[in-house]
Amino acid sequence: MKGKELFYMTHMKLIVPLLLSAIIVMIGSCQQGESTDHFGITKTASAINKPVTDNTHPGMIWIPGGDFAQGGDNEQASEDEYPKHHVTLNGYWIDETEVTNAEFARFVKETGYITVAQKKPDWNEIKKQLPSGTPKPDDSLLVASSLVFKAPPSEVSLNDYSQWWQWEKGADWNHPQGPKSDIKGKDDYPVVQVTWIDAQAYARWAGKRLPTEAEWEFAARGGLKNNIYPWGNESVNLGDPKANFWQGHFPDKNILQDKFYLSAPVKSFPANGYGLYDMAGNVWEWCEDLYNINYYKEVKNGVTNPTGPSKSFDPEEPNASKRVLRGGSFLCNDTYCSGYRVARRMKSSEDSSMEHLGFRCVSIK
Ligand SMILES: [Ca+2]
Repeated sequence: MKGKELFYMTHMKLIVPLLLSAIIVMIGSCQQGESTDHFGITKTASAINKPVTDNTHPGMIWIPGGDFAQGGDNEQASEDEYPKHHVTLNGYWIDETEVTNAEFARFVKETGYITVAQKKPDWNEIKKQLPSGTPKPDDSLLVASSLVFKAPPSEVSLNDYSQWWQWEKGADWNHPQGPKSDIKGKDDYPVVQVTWIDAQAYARWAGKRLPTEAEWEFAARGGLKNNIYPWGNESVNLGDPKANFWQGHFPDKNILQDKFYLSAPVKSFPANGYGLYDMAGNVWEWCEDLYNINYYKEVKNGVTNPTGPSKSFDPEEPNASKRVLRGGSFLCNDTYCSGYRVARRMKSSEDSSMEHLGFRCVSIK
């Protein structure tokens, strides 16, 4: 369908909810400026200090350079999160929140930009991403559209995402749930229904760029090490709601412990140790890098300022050029994608837009 693949969640097996037994215990002694809490999480000095901001970078936070171990931290990690490997990064500025509707509206107003979802799909471009011989969809489907979440009335197989994603004519960033929806009163919600191509255009206009996958994960870890989530290792399902995700039975029943069925205004949940909001849940965030399932194997011996693989490769759709997505969304839970884990990798083709897909930007200037 239009090269806008329905967001393959490649590892759909049911995962046992995270228990204390899964907590990774920090091995080794702390260095100066670090402390260890009762979950075995090591806090660095940078995570304890208040966020570094300045008035030349409004809405951004300085992430000091450093090094970390990138990759999976618990048994929920999938194949592409291994091997865990050493990464060194220079410092960078990163948006403290996902780009909001108000910010994207300003970009559109100043530039007249039209997003991918607002244009009629070009079959000649789409078919390059599909296996040869894929038949052309009916013309009724080749109209400006995007993917909208529609909960099924009852339990469905988690292997069939078409039961909760609908190709909706007229859905776009200004109408996230379809032509009858709008974003009035939602200035501070994250913009969604934007493709990687659209996110690139916004970032250029803003004088920024998308984060690399390594920059995104380092920032999400919030100055902690060996942490499963931005806040540490306490299960996402325990204590006060820590992020906007799906509680209950996905995708048919949401018991709304976190109060939000779909996306939430940015800053609705506590920031991580760097002062960054919604690094878990709310909406998936585009990264700069191409997605390649084997990339971590290529850099297993360590890497400095990585910019991702030179070629995209997803065995499920080998012809599609895919980019990395991070952070999970309001649709994530432990039975499905556990996307709120800091190491969780997701991917989608560059021209995909969905109701739970947004971005934030970085800058090194
Ligand atoms: Ca929620």
